[in-house]
Amino acid sequence: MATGVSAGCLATGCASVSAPAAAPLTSAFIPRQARPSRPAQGQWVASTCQGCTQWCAIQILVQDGRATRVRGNPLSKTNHGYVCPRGHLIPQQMYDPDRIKVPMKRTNPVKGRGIDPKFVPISWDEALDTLAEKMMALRKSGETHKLVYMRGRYSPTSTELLYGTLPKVFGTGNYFSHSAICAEAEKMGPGLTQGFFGYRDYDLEKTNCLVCWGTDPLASNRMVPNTMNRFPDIVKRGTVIAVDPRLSNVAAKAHEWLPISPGTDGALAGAIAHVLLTEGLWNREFVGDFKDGKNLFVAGQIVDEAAFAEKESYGLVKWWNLELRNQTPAWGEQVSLIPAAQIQRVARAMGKAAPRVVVWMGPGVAMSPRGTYAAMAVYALNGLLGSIDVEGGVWQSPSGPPLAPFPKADAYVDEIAKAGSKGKKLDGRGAKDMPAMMNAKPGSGVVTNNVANGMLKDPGAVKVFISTWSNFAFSATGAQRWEKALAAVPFFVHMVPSASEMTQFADIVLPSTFNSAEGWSIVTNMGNGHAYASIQQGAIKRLWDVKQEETEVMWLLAEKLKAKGFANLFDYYAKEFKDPETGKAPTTALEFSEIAAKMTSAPIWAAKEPLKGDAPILGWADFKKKGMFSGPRYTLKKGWGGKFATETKKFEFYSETLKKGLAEHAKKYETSIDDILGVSGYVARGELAFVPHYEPVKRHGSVQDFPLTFIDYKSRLNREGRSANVPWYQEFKKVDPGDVSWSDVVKMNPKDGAKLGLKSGDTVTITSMAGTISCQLKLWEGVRPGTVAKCYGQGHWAYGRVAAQDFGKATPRGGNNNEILVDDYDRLSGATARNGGFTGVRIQKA
Ligand SMILES: Nc1nc2c(c(=O)[nH]1)N[C@H]1C(S)=C(S)[C@@H](COP(=O)(O)OP(=O)(O)OC[C@H]3O[C@@H](n4cnc5c(=O)[nH]c(N)nc54)[C@H](O)[C@@H]3O)O[C@H]1N2
Ligand SMILES: Nc1nc2c(c(=O)[nH]1)N[C@H]1C(S)=C(S)[C@@H](COP(=O)(O)OP(=O)(O)OC[C@H]3O[C@@H](n4cnc5c(=O)[nH]c(N)nc54)[C@H](O)[C@@H]3O)O[C@H]1N2
Ligand code: SF4
Ligand SMILES: [Mo]
Repeated sequence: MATGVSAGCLATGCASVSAPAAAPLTSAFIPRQARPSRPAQGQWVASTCQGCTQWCAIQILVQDGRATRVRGNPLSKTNHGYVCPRGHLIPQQMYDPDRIKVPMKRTNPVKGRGIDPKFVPISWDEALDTLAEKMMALRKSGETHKLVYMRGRYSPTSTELLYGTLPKVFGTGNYFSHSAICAEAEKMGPGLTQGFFGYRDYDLEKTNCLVCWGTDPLASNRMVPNTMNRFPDIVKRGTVIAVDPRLSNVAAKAHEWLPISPGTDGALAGAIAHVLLTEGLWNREFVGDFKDGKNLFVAGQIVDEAAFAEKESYGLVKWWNLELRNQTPAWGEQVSLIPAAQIQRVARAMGKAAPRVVVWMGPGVAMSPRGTYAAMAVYALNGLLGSIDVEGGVWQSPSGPPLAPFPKADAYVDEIAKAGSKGKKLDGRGAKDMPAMMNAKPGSGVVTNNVANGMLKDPGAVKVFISTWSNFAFSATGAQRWEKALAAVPFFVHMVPSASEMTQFADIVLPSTFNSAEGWSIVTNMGNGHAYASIQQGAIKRLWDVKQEETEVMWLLAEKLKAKGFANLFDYYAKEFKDPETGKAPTTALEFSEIAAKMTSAPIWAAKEPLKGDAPILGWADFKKKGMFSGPRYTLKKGWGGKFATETKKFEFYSETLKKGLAEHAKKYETSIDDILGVSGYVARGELAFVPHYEPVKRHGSVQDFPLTFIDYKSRLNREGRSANVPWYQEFKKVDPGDVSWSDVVKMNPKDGAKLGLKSGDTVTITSMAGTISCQLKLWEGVRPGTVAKCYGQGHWAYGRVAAQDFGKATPRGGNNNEILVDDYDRLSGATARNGGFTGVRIQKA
C-alpha cells in the first residue's frame, strides 16, 4: 500500500483513519484495579465456535448486547462444557477494530501486493447491483462458466444456499471448496482400507495406548477440549506415544517421542507392523490367525496365503509378502532415524494394549506428496491391532440427529445453466496425472490449490470471481501464484469480516458477519462418541453494516438478479422456503437466514416421535435456548461382520477398492495403472500399488543447495487462518513450544546453529525453490539436526494492524510459510502437500 491513509481505510472502511503503528498493546494485562467493578450480569446465549473443525457447541455471555465471554455449552457431550484457548479469542476477533464495517469498492485498477486498492465505501445496494450486472453479462454472452466461486471455511448447512445452489442455478461448474488445502489426504487412510472417507472419532475415555502420529491434538486437530480433558488419565493408566518430527505439545508430555525424519512415516509404520506380526502381537479377533496356530511371519520369509484364515480383514498375507517382510526395525531405523530398539519397544506397547489402542493419524502423515500411501500405512496399524470400532479404539462417525435437507432446486435450473455447468473444471481434477479419487472415484475430489494454476494458464477463464471466508493468497502453498492469478481477474468480490491478503485484490469487498455470534445456521459434528447439531445465532447486536454471505447476501443478490431479468434464484428461495412454525415465506434477507436455520433443524425441535439421544427439545424457542442436541452414543463394531464399505466388505490390507479406482482411471486414458502412477509422481509399480507401503520422500531442492528440511505445523492459537490480528494471539504466542511472543521464529537445532554461525535472535532469510521469507532464528533442541520447524500463521502483510509489522507499508510480521512451501500435491487425493519434508530450505543471516 502506498500510503498509510488508504491502508487504514481498507481496515476501517472509512476514508480518514490511518493505520497506527503495530504497538504491542493488549488489554489482557490492564492492572486489575483499573477495571471498573461491575457484577457479571448478562445472558449465556448458545452458539457454535468455528475456530477449528471441531465446531464446538458454546455459550457466549452477552452483556448489554455485547459478547464478553465464551464457554463450552454445558449440554455438550463432546467438550464437557469447556472451550480450548481459541474459543476465548472469539470476542477479540469479533470486535477487532480492523473489521470491515461497510461495503467498499476499489478505485485503483492496478492490483498487486503493496499497491493501494484505494477502496471507498459504497452501499449494499450499489455493491450487489454491480455484481448482478456483471453476472447478467455472463448469462447474455453464454459464458456463465466464467463465474468462479471459491469457498474457504463455511457453515455445513447454510453453505447449500450459496455453494450448493448459486453455481447450479446460475450455470457454472467452476465452484471449489478449500477442502484440498485442508486435510483431504487424511481421508484416504481409512477410506482405502475401511471404506470410510471421513474423520474418525476416538474412545479416549477407554483407550490404554494413544499414538498421536502427525498431529498434536492437545493444541490442534479436532476434539481439543476432549483431549485436554482425557489426556492426563491416559498418561496415568497407559502409554502415550508421539510421532512428530518436532517437539509438539503431546510429545512434550508423552512416554515416547519419536522425532521421525520427515516424510518417512510409511517406513516407520511398516517396521512397527513387522514387529507386530513377527512377534505375534496382532489382534486375532479382528484379523484372524494361522490355520495351524503357528506364526509363519518370519523376517524375510514369503508366507503362503492359504495358511492364514482372516476374519474381518482381507489381504494380510499379500501385504506381508509385498511390503512388510523385509521391514525389520533395523531397516526402519535406517529410513526413519528412529532407533530400532525404540521401534520395537513402541510396537510392543501398542500390541500389549491392543485392541484398546488409538492410532490417531493426522495431516503430518497424509498432507504430503504421495501422502495417500503413508496415510494407508499408518492407519492400517489400527486394523492389525483390532482397534477398529471397539471400546478404547478408533471409531467412524456416530449417527447424528436428523436434519432436513433444503428443497430441491432442480426445477429452477434452466437450459443456459445446464449448459454452463458442463465442461472442464478449472482445477484439473481427473486429468491423467491428477486422479483426485476421493471416495475411490477418479475425478471426484477437488484440487483447490490447482485453481490458481488453471487461472494462470488461461487468463480468460475467469470473468467474475466470488470468494467467501477464504484467504488463498496466504493460506495456500506457493501463495505467490495466487497473488498473480488474482491480480489478473477482471472482477473479484470478497465476502469476509476482516480484510486479508486476498482482499487486497478485490474489486468489491462485502463485510460478512462473524458467524459464531452474528449469523444463523446449524452446525453438525461429532466427538467423544456422539454426533450433534448445534445452533449459530445472532447472539449480539451487530456493530457494523455486515451481512451473512451464505444467506442474507444470497437473498439480496437474488433480488438484484430478478430485477435484471433472471428470477430463478429468487424464485427458488422465495417459493420453496417456509417457516416450519408459521408456514410464512421469507420476505427479507434476515428472515430468510433464520427460516433456513429453522428448516434445517425442525426434525430436532419439532420431532414427531422422541429422538434417540438427548432429552426432547420442545420447539424452536427451546432449541435456541439449549442450542444443541446430541444423538445416541456410538454403536460399536459398525463395520464388523462384512459391513465395511469396501469392495470386499472387509478391512482391506490389500485395497481392492483402490485397485478398482485406479483401473477405472487408467481405462479412461487407455493406459496402464503403472503409467498413471508414474505420471502422478508415485514410485510403486505392480501389486505394491494396492497395499499400504512406504514411498520415498519427494523433496523439492537438492540437499547441496537446500540442506535443511522444513517442518510446518499449526499454532495452538490459530483459529485456522483468522486470529493473527488478535492481540492475545501475539501476546500468548509463546504457548507454542519453542515460540516467542510478538515474534515469528524458525527453530533450528543448536548443532546446526553452531555449524552455520547462527544464534537465537538473529534475523534470517529462509529460501526454498518457491521463494524467500524472513523471520527470527531460535536455537532449540525440539528439532533434529538437518531439519527446521516453523509454525504456520505469522507473516501476514495485510491482515490488520496487529498481524502485520506495518500494515500501512505491507510489511509482514515474520514470514508466511506458504511463500516457501512448494505447490505440490498428493495426486491420488488432490490434496495440497504441506508436510512430509518435501521442501528443502537454506537459512542465512539477513
Ligand atoms: N502452511 C500452512 N498452510 C495452511 C495450513 C497449515 O497448517 N500450514 N492449514 C490449512 C488448513 S487445514 C486450512 S482449513 C486452510 C484455511 O485457509 P482458508 O480456507 O483460506 O481460510 P482462512 O485463512 O482460515 O480464512 C481467512 C478469512 O476468513 C475470514 N473470516 C473469519 N471469520 C469469518 C466468518 O465468521 N465468516 C466469514 N465469511 N469469513 C470469516 C477472514 O476475514 C479471512 O479473510 O489453511 C491451510 N493452510
Ligand atoms: N490450533 C488449531 N487447531 C486446528 C486448526 C487451527 O487452525 N489451529 N485448524 C483445524 C483444521 S481446519 C484442520 S484441517 C485440522 C488439522 O489437523 P492438525 O492435526 O492440526 O494438522 P497440522 O497442523 O497440519 O498437523 C501437522 C502435524 O504433523 C507434524 N508433521 C509435520 N511433518 C511431519 C511428518 O513428515 N511426519 C509426521 N509424523 N508428522 C509431521 C507437525 O509437526 C504437526 O504436529 O486442525 C483443526 N484444528
Ligand atoms: S477452536 Fe475448535 S476446539 Fe477450540 S473451542 Fe473452537 S471449535 Fe472448539
Ligand atoms: Mo483445515
